[in-house]
Amino acid sequence: MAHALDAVAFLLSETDPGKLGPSAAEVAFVGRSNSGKSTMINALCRKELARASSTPGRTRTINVYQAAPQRRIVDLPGYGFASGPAQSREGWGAMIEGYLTSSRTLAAIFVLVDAKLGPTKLDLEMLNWLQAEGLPWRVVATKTDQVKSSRAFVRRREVAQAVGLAPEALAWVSSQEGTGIGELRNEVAKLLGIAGKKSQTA
Ligand SMILES: Nc1nc2c(ncn2[C@@H]2O[C@H](COP(=O)(O)OP(=O)(O)OP(=O)(O)O)[C@@H](O)[C@H]2O)c(=O)[nH]1
Ligand SMILES: [Mg+2]
Repeated sequence: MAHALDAVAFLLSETDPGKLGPSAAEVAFVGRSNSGKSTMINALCRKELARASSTPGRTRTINVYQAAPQRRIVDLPGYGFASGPAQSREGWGAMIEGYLTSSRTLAAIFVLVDAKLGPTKLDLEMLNWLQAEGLPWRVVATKTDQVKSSRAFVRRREVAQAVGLAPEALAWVSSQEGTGIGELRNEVAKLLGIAGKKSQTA
């Protein structure tokens, strides 16, 4: 069945958050480099929109996808990517921070945390920062297919606890196997104000 997110298409890539143009509602994906942001956007939109790679540091710009006019899904570069010149690494941090604090229409910032590794120091710093800025964040455990199913219940509780949440407040997702993707699709469509609308292309 067609879903509002089936109509998502690439809109633009930018390094200057000031040049993104007007938006009515958007959701953004942040997290460690290699945590699976781009792959998750592809899974949610059911097509290969964002380039994913096993080499960390794949996404280097603010990549904007559009579900309907001014309804956006934003893929961001990851943090904690060790190689590359320090100057450009700092530049990415400033770009991400600049974007997150200047966007007035962010309905949610999905913070991706590797389910097997749990939150890193940088993930916790990001969450503290989002909290301090009063920005709307939501934690998504990713790559949950890498957690043995017999361990999933306990692991979800552990990861949730490590980020200060109740287990059911932590989204539990595998982009590879589709776990939790349907719920997240509906959540994103609702946040963008396009839930229930039929895809324009399907
Ligand atoms: N097992 C498993 N691997 C995944 C999953 N999602 C992503 N991956 C893999 O993780 C690697 C990184 O995925 P990306 O989507 O490029 O990660 P990213 O967060 O966009 O990375 P940057 O752009 O570098 O910040 C790729 O090799 C993906 O195939 C998942 O649900 N399960
Ligand atoms: Mg990426």
